[in-house]
Amino acid sequence: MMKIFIIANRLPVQIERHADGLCVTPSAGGLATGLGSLETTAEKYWIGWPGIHAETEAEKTEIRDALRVHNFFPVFLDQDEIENYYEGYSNSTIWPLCHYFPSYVEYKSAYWEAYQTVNERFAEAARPLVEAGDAVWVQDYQLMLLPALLRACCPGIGIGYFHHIPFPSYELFRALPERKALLNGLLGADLIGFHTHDYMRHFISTVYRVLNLNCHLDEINLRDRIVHVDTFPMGINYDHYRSSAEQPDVIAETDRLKEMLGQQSVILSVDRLDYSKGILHRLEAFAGFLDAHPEYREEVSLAMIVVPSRDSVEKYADLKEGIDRAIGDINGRFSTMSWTPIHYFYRPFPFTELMALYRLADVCLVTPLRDGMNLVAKEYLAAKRETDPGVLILSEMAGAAVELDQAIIINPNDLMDVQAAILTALSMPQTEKRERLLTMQRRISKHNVNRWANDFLQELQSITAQNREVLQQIVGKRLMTELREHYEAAKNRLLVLDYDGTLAPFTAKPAEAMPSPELLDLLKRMKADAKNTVVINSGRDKGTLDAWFAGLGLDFAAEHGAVYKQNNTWTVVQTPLENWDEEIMAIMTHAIEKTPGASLEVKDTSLVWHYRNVDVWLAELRAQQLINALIGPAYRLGMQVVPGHKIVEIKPASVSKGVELERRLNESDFDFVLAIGDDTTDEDMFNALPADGISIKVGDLSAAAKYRIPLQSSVLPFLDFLTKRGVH
Ligand code: GDG
Repeated sequence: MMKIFIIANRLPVQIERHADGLCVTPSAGGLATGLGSLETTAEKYWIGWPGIHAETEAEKTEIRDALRVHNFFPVFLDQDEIENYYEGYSNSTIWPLCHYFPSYVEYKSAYWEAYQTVNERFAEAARPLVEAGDAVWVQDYQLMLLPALLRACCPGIGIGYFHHIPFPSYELFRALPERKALLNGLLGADLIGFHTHDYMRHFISTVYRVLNLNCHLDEINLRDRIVHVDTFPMGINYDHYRSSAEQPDVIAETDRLKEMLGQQSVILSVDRLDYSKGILHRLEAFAGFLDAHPEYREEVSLAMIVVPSRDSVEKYADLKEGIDRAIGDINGRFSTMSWTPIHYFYRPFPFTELMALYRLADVCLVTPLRDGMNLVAKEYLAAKRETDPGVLILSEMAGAAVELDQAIIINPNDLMDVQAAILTALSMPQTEKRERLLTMQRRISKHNVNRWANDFLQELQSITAQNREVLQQIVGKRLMTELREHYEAAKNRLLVLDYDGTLAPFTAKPAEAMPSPELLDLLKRMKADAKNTVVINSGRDKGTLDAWFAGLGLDFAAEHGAVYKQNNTWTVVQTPLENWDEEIMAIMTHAIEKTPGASLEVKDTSLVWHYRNVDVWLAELRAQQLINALIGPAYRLGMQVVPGHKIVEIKPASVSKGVELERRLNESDFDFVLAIGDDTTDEDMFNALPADGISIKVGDLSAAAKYRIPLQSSVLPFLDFLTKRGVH
């Protein structure tokens, strides 16, 4: 049976030592609940740190055995690792960076070393447990290196990764010395998930810029596979929060609090202690509100729960002091004998009391400066009743703001905006409160945590299934068999092949562009079949093609068909241009000078502006500017401007790969014609094919091609399968 492994920094479990042994209590956190109701027959396992220190091997064995019955597997960390990997690199380097606090980021080599070691430890823990065909879902920023480590040590598994916190813009992420290693670590996954499109967009643009990889919408093209990226906004266990709010003990606690507070309105805030949560901003805004609206004094109070977290990290200890001081100042300033403006609790609340506060609160004030999602906002909405609706004030910097647009959305840095929102919330008519609440409840009841986990794992499974069968990825097995039958039955075949990006990977390094021994063998075999006419139709010049394929006796079309070779003889279609038009040369030269990294290639019949080494954003801009500037003069001279893969080329309009293919087709009565290519210029070939011709686009989809091969690395296996002699 297939197994699903969740690998997270922390196991969802509390372990306590009692006199008679260990007491293990699995905790029903969001993720654990979401997975509990997965629509799958797969067995589920967890791997993670058990949150308890083990001194001896005997203790470790005891913990291992106690966890085993719950399908939990521990990864033990010592105190030094907790300090450097968890409090250090995870919480003092990645966390502040991803939450836009670059000045809080600590760069220490000991942190990074521990982070690598611990990620490796997690991979080692998974290795003996995971088998080909299983799925592994890695959770969060503490384990960003793990996907690639797992890919290296556990072949044949599906790997997913979910990032629970924001992914920052490239300008921030680039500051990390270890940026490449972290991104390469994540790209070990088949599927990478984020809460929102913004985080996804930042991630893809960072991969594009830092690793210079080809990205297309939600896909990142590696040489031998595609990494998929998507958004999965995490939900809560809606039914649980809804029904808990109706439990007698919660109702009793709500009534008790109501009686104590009398007619006062309650604004609630609940967070872990963290500078990203905007706690100090919130306090300042609340004080400003009391200042500006004295009529609300003694009428409203703020119940503020701050759950201790990471307080051994210096910035957190400083924040705690700052909060204590601010609350002391505000209460000192505004309190009366019968009213305290802020009720402050620095401790975790039991679930029943938390639910009672959700039920009671008139307003929930959620003001993070940055927050991956923020589940408190959703929990509050789930606990509220139509008969006693509350108002949610929500920071636009929380991922939840994308979904909860019926909340009062504020910018937490704009204190006047927050104050105005408090006033609006406290004076909002019941009907409006109800409508807003019901709209948001409809959304979060549907997009709950089960759906989140299901959506992610289902997408992971379908991607893994596709990846397993290279040929199936191409055109589907049935079509592949049909193509093969068509090929075998044919007596006179024309096979026209583009070179760069099709027969060889598109590369910035000239040495890597040369044909591989496998390619040369394949071409030799294809050519040896007397029924085949094999043509390489390329933008490259004739000297290069002759040198690279010497002795194979292949036919070529070079420079997009300006010159072709047939029966070992080159024929010139377009005479080489002696001198390039001055205006065109000036435009090209100007574009080179303004674009660091760009270069000009002068061929016999065309000029090519290459930008594969140029910054992506600048390259897109300059390519467009260049095309615009060239179109007028090109038209005047009977030339054509062709944007290609990281190039802009200007060539005679009468010459194209399509015109060259038509010439070939007119020469003989072919009964099997195949053209394959990856670039814009190859579309001319696809359009020139007869109705029953087979056009295959490598890479992105093309409207002109019948089939698509997503990865260049699948092209040779495809041609091999198609043209091999013998039964398949
Ligand atoms: C990270 C991301 C993202 C809080 N106080 C008490 C208590 N809680 C529970 C809440 C809620 C959870 O803790 C907090 O979840 P958040 O989502 O608000 O924030 P983070 O812990 O920072 O979580 C965040 C999340 O991952 C999921 O992807 O949303 O953006 O930072 O469930 O109810 N529970 C109890 N007593 C408390 O005092 N019982």
